[in-house]
Amino acid sequence: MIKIYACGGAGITLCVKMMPVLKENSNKEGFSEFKFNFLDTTDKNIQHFRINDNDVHIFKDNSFKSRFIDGSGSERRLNFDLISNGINDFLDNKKIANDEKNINIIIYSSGGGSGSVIGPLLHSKLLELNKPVLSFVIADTSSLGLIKNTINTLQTLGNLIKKHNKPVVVNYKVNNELNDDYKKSMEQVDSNILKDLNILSALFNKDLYNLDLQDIKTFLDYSYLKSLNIPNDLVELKISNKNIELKENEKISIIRTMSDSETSPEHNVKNVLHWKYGIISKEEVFETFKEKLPIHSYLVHNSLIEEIKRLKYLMDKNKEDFNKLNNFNFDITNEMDNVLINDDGFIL
Ligand SMILES: Nc1nc2c(ncn2[C@@H]2O[C@H](COP(=O)(O)OP(=O)(O)OP(=O)(O)O)[C@@H](O)[C@H]2O)c(=O)[nH]1
Ligand SMILES: [Mg+2]
Repeated sequence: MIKIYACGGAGITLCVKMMPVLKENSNKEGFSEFKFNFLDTTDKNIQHFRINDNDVHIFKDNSFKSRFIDGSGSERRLNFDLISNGINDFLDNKKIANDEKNINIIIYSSGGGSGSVIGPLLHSKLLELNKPVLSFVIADTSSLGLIKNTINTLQTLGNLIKKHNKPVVVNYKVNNELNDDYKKSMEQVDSNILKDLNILSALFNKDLYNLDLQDIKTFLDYSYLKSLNIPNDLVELKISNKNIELKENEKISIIRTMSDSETSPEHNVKNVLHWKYGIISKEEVFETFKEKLPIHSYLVHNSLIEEIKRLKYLMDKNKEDFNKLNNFNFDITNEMDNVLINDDGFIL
């Protein structure tokens, strides 16, 4: 089963939309079942939908002098302690430590103040418990605040590598960069995430011959491959039913499907650190993806480190343009130095 943890406004809005489609596919042979959990610091994003109370976790301040909480207002520091103190209750309540059979997917935006804290905290806890886990991160570069939160969220995820001695796997999308029209671009991100989850649902399911749960665990946490000694990294998980196009020096790991008639993979071995295939016996699965190409999921090493560099450059460039335009000396680079790093490696 795939467990989805929808965190904060973006995660919740998106998952509420996708839930009926993914659940419908769940009933078909060859696809995984999905279970959804919703986590936030406010109930604003869920109150209008019919969601079972058991699947919802709202972080509240239960201390003696309790503070009324209703969101984080894009400030990641505001509710960090509250979320950090409350996350174990959630894990205990869901008996996640005993959960041996599921793949965990956490979905959140990196630009807000709640999901971008809940998501990485949950990712960290699941790594600590040795569970297969990956994050879907929805970034945004349409304001300095969104860029700054995104840089800090990605760097926080990067810090989990050292803490757990494991790679951190992230599927990364940017809200405003696919189309000039912001709303359309966001819709494209939403539909790409749905498509990715559909493909994962076919790849991470129990009916795939030759691909078992340990293969998927090893794919997501390649520190299991002790003899290969691949450096732990902030790896980007890409998902596709098109042929993989790689840049010259890109290194990847792959899991993919093959049909009975295929004999060899189409990729070039010099770029591939590790690959594993499963055989789909159900033609309907291929039909869902309209093409008979292999479906695959692959990890690209180093690409998110490059993305952090790009975001820092974007930040500096925007600051310069802003200052020029306003004849103002607004030094957001210093602002970048003004970050809090706590003992858990969280950059806030
Ligand atoms: N693609 C997509 N992006 C969304 C959606 N809803 C919100 N976002 C993006 O999410 C970012 C804002 O973060 P939210 O997820 O709303 O913030 P939050 O985690 O609820 O945190 P706070 O509201 O600050 O407590 C912006 O970049 C929005 O564009 C959605 O349905 N789809
Ligand atoms: Mg919110």
